[in-house]
Amino acid sequence: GLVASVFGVLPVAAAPTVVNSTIVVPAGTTYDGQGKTFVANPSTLGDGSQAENQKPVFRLEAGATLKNVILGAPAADGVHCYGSCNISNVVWEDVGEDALTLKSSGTVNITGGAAYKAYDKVFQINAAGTINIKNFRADDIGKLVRQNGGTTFAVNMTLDNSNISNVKDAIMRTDSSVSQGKITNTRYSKVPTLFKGFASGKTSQS
Ligand code: ADA
Ligand code: CA
Ligand code: CA
Ligand code: CA
Repeated sequence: GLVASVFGVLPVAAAPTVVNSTIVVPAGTTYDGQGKTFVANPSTLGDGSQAENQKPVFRLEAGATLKNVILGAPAADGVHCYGSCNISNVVWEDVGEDALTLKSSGTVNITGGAAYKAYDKVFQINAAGTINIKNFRADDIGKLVRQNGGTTFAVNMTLDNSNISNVKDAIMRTDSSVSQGKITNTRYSKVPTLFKGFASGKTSQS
């Protein structure tokens, strides 16, 4: 907005939208946040700590798209995808318990956007499927993609044309011998390991 002052008319940042109950994006539809900032109500959705069972700020049904959204703090359990979803130009300023979870099988396409300050995981994969990340920025994170610990289904992970820095653990991690990871055209700084837990021949980097 604009506000008058002794300096003239100045722009002021809009206050964030406080989300009291999860915003559901119906199957096949698009939610355009128009660049606004959304934060969780910590008493209804979660405080963005490492406590499990927090609620998402957005729940995407199969084939839904989320775009032009800034998630501020607290971000609770971020975004949940029930099947395939498209995430375009979404920025997590301070990832909560995690940033996004694939809750049922599908393909997650993440294009543009960024994730910062993830104590542990950014993208949590709890069902078989594919996650494609491109044109993304991540800094100060534990892991970028984590297939749920101990699961043996197949997840295909790709990362392209991105910039990843200050990682504590790995960019991609799985416990499944059939999952695959591929990193292309990406710069990294202070990343101890690109891939962790993959079977031999299941990763590539160029
Ligand atoms: C942990 C937990 C899983 C699941 C996951 C998540 O990995 O062990 O059961 O809750 O977090 O989805 O955040
Ligand atoms: Ca978790
Ligand atoms: Ca955080
Ligand atoms: Ca979680």
